[in-house]
Amino acid sequence: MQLGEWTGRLGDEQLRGILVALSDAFAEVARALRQDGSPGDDTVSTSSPTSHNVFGDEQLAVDVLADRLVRDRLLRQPGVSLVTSEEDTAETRSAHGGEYAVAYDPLDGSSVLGCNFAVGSIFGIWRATDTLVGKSGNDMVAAGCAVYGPRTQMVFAVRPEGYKMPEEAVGAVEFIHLPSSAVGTAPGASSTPNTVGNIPWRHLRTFDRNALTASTAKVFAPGNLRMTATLPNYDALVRHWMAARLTLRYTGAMVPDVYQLLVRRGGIFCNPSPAADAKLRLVYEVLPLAFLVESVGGTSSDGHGDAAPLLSRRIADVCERTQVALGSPEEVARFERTLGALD
Ligand code: AFP
Repeated sequence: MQLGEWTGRLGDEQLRGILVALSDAFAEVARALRQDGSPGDDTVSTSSPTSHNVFGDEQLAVDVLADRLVRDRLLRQPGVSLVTSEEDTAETRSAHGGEYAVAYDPLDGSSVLGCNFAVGSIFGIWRATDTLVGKSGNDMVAAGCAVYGPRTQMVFAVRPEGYKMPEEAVGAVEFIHLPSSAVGTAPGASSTPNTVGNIPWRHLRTFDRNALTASTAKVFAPGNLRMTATLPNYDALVRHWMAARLTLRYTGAMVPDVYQLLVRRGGIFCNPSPAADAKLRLVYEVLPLAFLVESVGGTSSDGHGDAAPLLSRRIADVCERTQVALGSPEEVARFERTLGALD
């Protein structure tokens, strides 16, 4: 089944149009990433940062290109009310006045791109017409990511309430992008392309709502490991995971580091830090991936515990940053017990 067909079952044409537009844009981003990057082609070159974003990160040519590819497609969608991205945080209103606000990180992990590591794109969709300020992660209707590795895949969760889909028990759904030449030749591939955008994304698998519930962690992805030098509790936590014989799998790109938790059906990703030093962006990275992980039975935390779940946290500013832990409930609870809020 193609992505256009699957999203058609949502019974919401605006939302379907947005998800298809995102998939089209991500296919274009994947194509841009496959440039050769040799001298003279600075598309994917890490040695030619063009500018800095509001967070102070260097922007590569491909960061700027990816942002434009996603933004242009979203702003043509009737369902979009506003867009905001990690590369351009202004909440830009669409001329169409749709129901949905989209926040995205067009290219997450650009600092590891030069090493040809896997990278990704992240998105969250809220029902909001004016601003995301005051909304929470629980107000999202869909969120997910694209993973650009040896294969290009897209995985997302849609909150099923109100939708007429037959697969209401589905926690998250994953599609694979096939180059045009492969359509119809891959096992199970349909020869009917996406009717919108004409870019084929074939259904790969679904993750059920309990995929991570009561899961045993197999991998751990401890971000900001430098904090173990000043935070003995983080050092103890990492030693616990090593003693428990979890496998270390951390690349420095949040998308593959979190995506593996779904594929492995268990594990933990964390990036602990006091608020003043936090790196990860609440709106563009953390809430969408927390929504995705929670949709398949995992949990998420910014260290503040049950009293203030991460997905209930109200957005005070689209540029907020936060610490985070995502993954198997048992390990996220251990993170909270051991580290908690660091402020
Ligand atoms: P870049 O997009 O600048 O490479 O940043 C990636 C990221 O925001 C996230 O994907 C990683 O989990 C995190 O930074 C890595 O941070 P550390 O370098 O502190 O591990």
